[in-house]
Amino acid sequence: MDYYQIEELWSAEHLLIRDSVRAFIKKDILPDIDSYAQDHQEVPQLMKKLGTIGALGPFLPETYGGGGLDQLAYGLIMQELEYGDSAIRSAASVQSSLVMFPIFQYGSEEQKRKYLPLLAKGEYIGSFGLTEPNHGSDPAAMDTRLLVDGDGYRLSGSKMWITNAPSCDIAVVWARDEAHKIRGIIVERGMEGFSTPETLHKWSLRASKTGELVFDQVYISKEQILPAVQSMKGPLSCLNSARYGIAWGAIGAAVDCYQTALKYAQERKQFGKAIASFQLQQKKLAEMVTEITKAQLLAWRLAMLKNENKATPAQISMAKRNNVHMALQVAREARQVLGAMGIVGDYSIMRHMMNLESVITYEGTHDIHLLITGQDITGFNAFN
Ligand code: TGC
Ligand code: FAD
Repeated sequence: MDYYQIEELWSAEHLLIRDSVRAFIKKDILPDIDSYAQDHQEVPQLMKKLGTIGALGPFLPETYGGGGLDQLAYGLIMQELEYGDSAIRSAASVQSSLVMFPIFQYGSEEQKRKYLPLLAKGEYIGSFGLTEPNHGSDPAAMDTRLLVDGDGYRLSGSKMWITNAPSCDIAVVWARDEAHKIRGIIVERGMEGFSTPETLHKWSLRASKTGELVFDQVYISKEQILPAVQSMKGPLSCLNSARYGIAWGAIGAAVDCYQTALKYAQERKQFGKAIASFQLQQKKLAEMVTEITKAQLLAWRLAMLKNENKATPAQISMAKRNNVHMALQVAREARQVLGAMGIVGDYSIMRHMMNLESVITYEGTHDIHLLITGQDITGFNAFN
């Protein structure tokens, strides 16, 4: 799906990365992803598989197990993973942008050496705890507390809707301390008072586990605190990286829906003709290809700005918001092109559509990203 010859802007290495991730998805994910989603099960050993193909921390230095790649490469990896399923991209983006990135950016040398190589190989699964039962769009109002206790601290509170919580080995958690500063804490599974109940009965992201992080007076030593961050800039800077990846990932889901609908419309006959020959179906397909192309250009330009360290959080918000909304619209239209066949698991569209209902909410809702753009262009804060 390269209507505007955007691939001419990529290097041979970028094309190779894109093709190798696509090959992994076709061989290792697509054959069984519908069963895993239907059964609400994760792909077995997914994180280790993602580590093997270099999809974890690709933009981090090789010294710590990263790939030493640029932001375009990261975007393309996310695009190809979400061509398979949003749950696969979610696993990689949480691990890379929300767990490895804060440890790399704000961690001590000891923390980086201890955790990053294991996370890069997928031997450790990480999760990121910001959202709470009573504070989603407004995480700065969080109730989770880190209070001094002897030489260390006690962590109490809970986080909700956390990707990979039930299977995580470590969690990067954000809490307020006695000085009202926001602190980042690396919590390890097995610490007394730390539990991770699963959230059941989801209709979306069914091949991904979601859950809570519950802290009942968990003892935290000073070595578990990220030393180089003490404000909301910490968690919000991680979101910039993850939202950027989602802006690319959503394109992958949209491309799969579009290509599935195009093929079906060319093959399916009604009234003695291929349904692709009817103007109403052509309108749907032509609009899909137009919107995907616009999203690709937005993502490509954002990658270039990110490579130059010039992308602003508001530019990232615009791309996340636009591209996820685009993908959801494409999925809804593509589902209609398939008629009744669009609702069964033999085709990927309904699965993508249900996944995208989460993607449009997490990492900042569609509304919140609009308000970020509104604030950026007018100078007025309309959040509160
Ligand atoms: P505000 O007062 O505007 O700012 C506080 C401080 O933070 C700075 N800042 C940022 N820094 C870096 N990147 C950003 N994107 C930043 N946005 C703000 C800001 O400059 C300020 O710094 P300073 O030095 O002046 O203190 O912040 P606020 O509390 O009013 O919040 C603004 C708002 C609403 C935009 C923010 O809270 C927000 O983005 N809310 C949405 C919450 C969200 O996105 N949660 C995501 C949870 S993680 C998740 O969903 C993972 S899903 C993963 C998956 O499975 O793929
Ligand atoms: P709320 O904030 O309660 O919002 C409800 C509605 O009100 C939304 O439509 C919102 O747009 C609107 N709204 C809120 N404030 C305003 C306002 N000021 N003006 C206008 N409208 C407003 N979080 C993590 O920390 N880590 C994770 O790994 C993670 N994974 C997730 C995985 C899944 C599958 C899902 C669904 C969520 C995940 N989240 C995670 C949580 C996600 O980030 C939050 O759901 C999201 O930030 C929105 O918070 P909320 O659900 O509490 O909605």
